Amino acid sequence: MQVRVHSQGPQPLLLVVTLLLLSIAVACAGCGGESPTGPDRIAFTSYRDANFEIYVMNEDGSNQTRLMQNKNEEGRPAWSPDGSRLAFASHREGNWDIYVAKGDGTGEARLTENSAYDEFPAWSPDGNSIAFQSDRDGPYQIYVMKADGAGQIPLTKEKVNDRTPSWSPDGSKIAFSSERDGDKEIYIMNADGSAQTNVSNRPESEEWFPAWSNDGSKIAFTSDRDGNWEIYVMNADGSSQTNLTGHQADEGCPAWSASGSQIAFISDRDGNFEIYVMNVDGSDQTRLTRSAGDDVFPAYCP
Ligand SMILES: [Ca+2]
Ligand SMILES: [Ca+2]
Ligand SMILES: [Ca+2]
Ligand SMILES: [Ca+2]
Repeated sequence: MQVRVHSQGPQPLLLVVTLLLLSIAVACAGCGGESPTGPDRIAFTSYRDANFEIYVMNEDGSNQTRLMQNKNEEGRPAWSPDGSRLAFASHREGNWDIYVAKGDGTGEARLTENSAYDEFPAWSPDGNSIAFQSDRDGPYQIYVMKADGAGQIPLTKEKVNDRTPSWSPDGSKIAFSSERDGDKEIYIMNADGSAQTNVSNRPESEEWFPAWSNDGSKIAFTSDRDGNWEIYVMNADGSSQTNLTGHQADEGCPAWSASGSQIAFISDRDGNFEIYVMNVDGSDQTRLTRSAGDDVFPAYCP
């Protein structure tokens, strides 16, 4: 399955990411590989083997290791807050479901058993719950379940897509993207689903993939407001929205480093999607992966 589309403008990344969301699964956070814990690891999804698989690498890009050896498509890893487990989505049962495994990829357990697409796991900071997106009741909505898969309930109930949840570090709120206003915006709600509020407020452009900073003060996200996809950062109340990447290629999937001093992201500036890292002010944008397949959805081990 090839998801790359070569053209200018905001559509390629949107299409790639949409297809990835439809045909992989998502999340971003953790450790794994030979060293199951430690803040120096990045999990990601790679198509380098012509099949979406979860890889883990050191934060400097060294030691890129495939986590699971099977023919199924897996993607969007999300590390548990203690770095001991990875939630991810797999298509092994013919549709996307959320699974969890140890940080080294062993001990897999299935958390959702629903014929719909269940994707994009996001751990609560206490490790007790996992938010995710599912289209089991129609358009994608945000759901939450216990970390063992029990008690799956919807937090949003819109007639259009709500996707890509990200939990605030204090556990009280969840950021997500919603299309309820006719275009994508970053919304914030209380963790029980109450008080859903548009914080990005940019009706002329698409905003999604929120990623809450470790100290809770900022949210990184992706927007096409400047003519192509870029990584932006804003205060958690939506103020001071700033373009960090400023590159004519498409950038997406922001993920804060464990220290909070860097943001990993994806860009196709070198021909296909690779994972890059930059300082939180956008300086020193550095490439970490070099594969012929798309490398996407970086997630730092907490
Ligand atoms: Ca499913
Ligand atoms: Ca918008
Ligand atoms: Ca760009
Ligand atoms: Ca690549």
